[in-house]
Amino acid sequence: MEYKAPIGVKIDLETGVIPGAKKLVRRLSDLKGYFIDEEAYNELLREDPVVYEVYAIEQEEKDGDLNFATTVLYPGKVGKEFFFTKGHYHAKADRAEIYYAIKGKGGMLLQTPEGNAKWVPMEPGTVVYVPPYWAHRTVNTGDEPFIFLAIYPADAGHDYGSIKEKGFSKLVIEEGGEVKVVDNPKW
Ligand code: S6P
Ligand code: ZN
Repeated sequence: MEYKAPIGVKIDLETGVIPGAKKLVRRLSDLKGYFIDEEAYNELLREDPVVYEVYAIEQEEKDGDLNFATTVLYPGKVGKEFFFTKGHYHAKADRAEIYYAIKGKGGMLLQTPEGNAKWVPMEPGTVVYVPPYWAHRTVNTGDEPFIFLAIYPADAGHDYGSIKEKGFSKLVIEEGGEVKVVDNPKW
């Protein structure tokens, strides 16, 4: 039997960087069609800011193994809508996931395939359990980077298709200086 080597790495709790991890950058231009206010989107696209970065340590897609990744989700808004991650179901839809909030302020929008949405606020120390079958998207509702760790089955995969097409049934917006979770008029 060949055993894999254990890994111990220290996450930089200020920046979210995991040494040796694979880095992925998502700019606003990678999120075309995701935000409700197209005019505000096109306006901000001139700057094309980085919306989030992911630092992932991933294994082969095998049953029983685990991946982990930090996400650094920058503060910002497109119109009234706070910056968010694309959001996905797992390709193996019954795979669950755990998130642990490290820095900043935000939350997770989860949704069943029937469109039943739930908002879970997150601050440093919050653990979120993403049950099997729920789509999940994180949202930065603060004014500094929102950083969290995700731990997920190595064979979970990502299914971005239906969220890209339809989005979530709820939007997370700022109105009158408050964070509000409202119905998505395009849903
Ligand atoms: C993976 C996990 C996270 C996200 C990351 C970016 O299962 O949920 O590492 O991949 O937060 O979000 P997204 O929706 O663009 O993959
Ligand atoms: Zn996931």
